[in-house]
Amino acid sequence: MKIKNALNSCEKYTFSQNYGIIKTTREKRVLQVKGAEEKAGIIMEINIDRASDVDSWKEVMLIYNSALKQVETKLEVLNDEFQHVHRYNPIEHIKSRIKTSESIVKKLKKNGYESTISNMIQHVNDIAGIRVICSFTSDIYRVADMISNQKDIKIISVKDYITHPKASGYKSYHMIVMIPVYLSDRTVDTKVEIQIRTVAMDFWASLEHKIHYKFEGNAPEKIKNELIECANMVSDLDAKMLSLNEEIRAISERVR
Ligand code: 0O2
Repeated sequence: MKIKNALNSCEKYTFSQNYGIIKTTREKRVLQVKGAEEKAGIIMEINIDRASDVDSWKEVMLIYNSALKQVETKLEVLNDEFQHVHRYNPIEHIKSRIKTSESIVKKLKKNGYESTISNMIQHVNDIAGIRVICSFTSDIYRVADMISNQKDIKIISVKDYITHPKASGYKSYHMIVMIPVYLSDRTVDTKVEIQIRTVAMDFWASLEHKIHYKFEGNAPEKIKNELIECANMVSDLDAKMLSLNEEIRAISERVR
């Protein structure tokens, strides 16, 4: 097999546009993940100890992708059913992504783990991530309940940054869930991170995320304070929109 030969013969071999380059030196064998070489000065590597690790990397990514599809479909079904029964959609829209290899390696390093495939499976909970955007705060808890009630989904952990916002002002509801992915010869329980938040919370988080990266985590105090002010405005807006919506519903029910 070409990939195995490449690993054994200390040469550089591009084995897939999507997955990266195997590079071997006298000291080590690494899988340099796609895009890594283009990012000046940043070498992102996943250690490859055995030739079979290359196949593992591809398989792991296939499994995370499948888990994402399954959770996304479940959420769409729940939303459609809710619309059918209550004539109302708790979910505005859904975004999903597989964490970039650069981010995976960064997170492993930050938490003091070596960049290996087994460490990434064990210690990075958000390789497969879904973001569910709702109109109102009450919808967030409704969606979280619907997810928890799914028999084949196991809830690993919940972080309620809505009841307990982060010091930055960040608000969102996070669930790490485990879902079985059925392959031809086995079933793999796979972790997916689900972030549920309102449109307004999402707007705030996207801007804050950009600022965080721009200043590499050290934004000027003035900007940090303004972001906290904006987070408070977002909370006020969410509360106002929810009460307005409830008022409108109460009026419509009286009219009926
Ligand atoms: P990125 O670049 O978005 O992927 P755990 O996953 O539980 O092992 P972690 O990462 O501390 O540990 O969990 P947490 O706090 O639930 O955060 C997970 C993700 O939530 C982050 O992923 C962000 O996407 C988002 N998040 C958390 N805090 C903030 C914040 O203050 N501002 C914004 N904008 N997003 C936040 P990553 O991997 O850190 O980043």
